[in-house]
Amino acid sequence: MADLSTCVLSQEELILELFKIQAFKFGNFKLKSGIFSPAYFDLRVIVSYPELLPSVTGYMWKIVEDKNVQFDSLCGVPYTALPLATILSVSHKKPMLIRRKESKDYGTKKIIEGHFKPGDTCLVIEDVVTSGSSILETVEELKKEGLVVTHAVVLLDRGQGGHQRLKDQGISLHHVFTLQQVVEVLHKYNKLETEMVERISLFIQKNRFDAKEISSSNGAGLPPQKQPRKMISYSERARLCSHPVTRKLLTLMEEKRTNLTVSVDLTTAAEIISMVDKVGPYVCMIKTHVDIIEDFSQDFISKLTDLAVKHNFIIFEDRKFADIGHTVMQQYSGGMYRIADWANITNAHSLPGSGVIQGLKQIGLPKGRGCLLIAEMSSSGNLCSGDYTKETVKIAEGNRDFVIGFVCQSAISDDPEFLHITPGVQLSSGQDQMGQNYVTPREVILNHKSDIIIVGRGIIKAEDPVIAAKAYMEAGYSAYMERMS
Ligand code: S5P
Repeated sequence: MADLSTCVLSQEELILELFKIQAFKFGNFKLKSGIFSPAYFDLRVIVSYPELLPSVTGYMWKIVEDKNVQFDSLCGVPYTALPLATILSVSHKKPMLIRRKESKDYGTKKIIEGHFKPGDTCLVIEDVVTSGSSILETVEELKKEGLVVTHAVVLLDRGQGGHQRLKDQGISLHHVFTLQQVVEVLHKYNKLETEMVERISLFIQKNRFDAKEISSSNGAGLPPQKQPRKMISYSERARLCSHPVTRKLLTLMEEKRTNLTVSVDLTTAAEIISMVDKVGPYVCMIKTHVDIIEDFSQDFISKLTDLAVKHNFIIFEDRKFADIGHTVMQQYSGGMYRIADWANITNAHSLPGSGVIQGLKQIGLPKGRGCLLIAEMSSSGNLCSGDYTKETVKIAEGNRDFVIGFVCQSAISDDPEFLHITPGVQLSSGQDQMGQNYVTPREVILNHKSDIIIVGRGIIKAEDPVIAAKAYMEAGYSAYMERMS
């Protein structure tokens, strides 16, 4: 039999094992408080893995010893912490108390079961702490019986303010891991991508609970500061936005002083790579249509992603997904293009309804990707207008964790989190032979209050694409400066 009083795994091994059994999950989860979180911990599953339990309780006990916590009995917060408290009690010969969730309506009607005397000290055991509410509920019941509670031990502190809240109530919280430590270890062993790590760090910062907030709003998270989008500078918006791709994009736009995206609609890998290297210094984003490339290969992708690092731009694959969720999941993750593996941003039509986003999100969210919804189009006679556009905005609002804005022609939302990206741009307005309509960078940024211009043939078919890129960059950015002033 394993010795229940020792840790058989190292802390890092334990984190990796807990990840393996899906006690730590990453994606998008609705918490008890109603807010969405990129990380979720379901430690209830650990009872199915008896080989892990001694390590979990071993580290909890180690903290108790290291901190020299003295107590007469221990009590687990129901229900997940009950087996943990039981193991600690048996292996360290400390009496245990059980807190009932509801009192019996027969017999003794006791809430706290077990033998104790008023004035006895009790150590509270918990699996995960977010705001500290569950621990405080148990503490309250113990105190009603005359028990004294000054310490609690938890396997994982999400680092969202529970520690401080408990401290305010006279309880020292000791943890084995913080969410940040778990994330760092998983990142170190390539279980989590950098973008997800950034996303979680931001989530922790933005969703700290404090005592005032809990009493006034039942624990709901802090809403991001809202100001009208068109009035705020790119760098200020970067600070307000929660999506890592939006933040990175807005930050580099201000740094590079550009709101230009070049649509590199060329058909061979060599032509595209050569063009991207030339225009890279002047763009915030490069837009691709990978399905028009004759000689697509993973080598092309590695060259493109290297250039994205060299010139500091975002990659946007203009795939325009428009199918049911199940199909787009496969189109986005698989096939020969494996778009989700390399494109920071892709886009989708809202035509199929929110299912298209649900499908893309399942693939893109764990990878920290973002999606634009096509709310309006630049082509003559298109059907994306009126109610269609309004419903598209609603779909985006319901999927803020993944939808980062719109491909559109006008200001359709005032929300600073939603990027407005506009194609159909040339230095003089007009139309091509197939109904593509062009307006100028100034018109798009200053009058239509868009954030980013997309230029294709105006640059890639210009006599000198570098001179053209500089001209579009200058026109787009000066229109933005004019709007800000
Ligand atoms: O409404 C739209 C949406 C998009 S993404 N109109 C567009 O033209 N686009 C894309 O922008 C289009 O697929 C093309 O890649 C680019 C415009 O290219 P240009 O050569 O006309 O500037």
